[in-house]
Amino acid sequence: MSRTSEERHDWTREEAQKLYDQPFNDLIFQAHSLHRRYFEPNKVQISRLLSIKTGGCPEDCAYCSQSAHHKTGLSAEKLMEVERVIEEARKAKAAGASRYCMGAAFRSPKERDLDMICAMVTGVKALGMETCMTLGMLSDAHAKRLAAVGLDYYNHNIDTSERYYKEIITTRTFADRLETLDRVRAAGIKICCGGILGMGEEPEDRFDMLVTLANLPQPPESVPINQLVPVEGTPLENVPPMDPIAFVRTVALARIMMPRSMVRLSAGRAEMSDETQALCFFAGANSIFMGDTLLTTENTEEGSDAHLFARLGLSPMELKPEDRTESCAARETVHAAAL
Ligand code: SAM
Ligand code: DTB
Ligand code: SF4
Repeated sequence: MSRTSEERHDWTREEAQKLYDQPFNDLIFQAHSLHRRYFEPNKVQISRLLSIKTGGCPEDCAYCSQSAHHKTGLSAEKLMEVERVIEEARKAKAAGASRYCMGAAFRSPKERDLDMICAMVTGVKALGMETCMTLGMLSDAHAKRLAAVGLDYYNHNIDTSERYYKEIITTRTFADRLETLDRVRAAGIKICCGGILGMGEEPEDRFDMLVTLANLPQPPESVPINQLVPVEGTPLENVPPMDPIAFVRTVALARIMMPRSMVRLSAGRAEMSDETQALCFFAGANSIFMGDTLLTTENTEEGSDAHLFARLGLSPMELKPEDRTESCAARETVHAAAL
């Protein structure tokens, strides 16, 4: 599909702020209209997460239960056996997930881990699922090896603005994150990159984070928007919950600034009302993590997503985004004529 005038890579913070500060109805109408142009509005892509290596991470991310710098009561585990990962993926597929995301509490993977990780990708792909890995920083060689076994997505979040990043993580830089993203892109793997809202950042930090993402030479195919899950024992355990309306506004802004990306409502859904989630879907979120756990924290309760989908008339997206845009655009024209 050819690029359209909505897809820009020269956003400024001022423009982002102007969009964000519109009356709520104007903002979400604009976001929803764009959403309909690029996606089927009642389809939501479903991913499932598994922590393939939990705890003992040398990084000091202030939000994270798995950092060895914080006392969260989580013990360090070894990399999970390949067969067990594939078995869990099989269950996720049976439960409706189309993408399987595997996360490791690594600063970066060790050479000795790569054989097992590649075997996990191969095994999960053989089930007919898309694969996503999040393993920390990657070397060129590791990115190429993951690409060679057909890894579909690599998740590596910038988490917040460059300014606020230093308050949250000191053991690696914002520039380190961008370098890994470049390596992943150069290796031909699709990018999943977003951040966390509600860590005590200013609205400007949210705008700057989205400006960085939207202005990448090629914006991420997937943009996870996490709401902080405050974990006891981390420096952010007592950060007050953010305003749900500000959260929805930020989702709408992500949709407007990255109209062709999947926007994933990620961590924090368990703490969100159904009404907030419904507004997020209206504002352009079109992907979620299903299941009762994320990596180490709780996700939504068993059955509650099915109930929410039924109440909202949503159904799981089965086709990959690149397969559906043209037919979606055609269907949209018909729909618009009917309004
Ligand atoms: N170690 C790898 C890394 O940091 O890239 C992969 C795993 S890490 C847990 C993946 C992402 O989960 C983080 O970048 C962060 O955005 C998100 N995350 C972790 N803990 C969170 C929390 N308590 N609340 C919300 N999001 C969180
Ligand atoms: C992302 O942005 N969110 C997911 C995924 N990428 C790897 C992780 C959420 C983790 C929430 C905290 C936990 O369960 O440990
Ligand atoms: Fe380690 Fe990732 Fe947690 Fe940071 S977010 S402490 S890198 S597992």
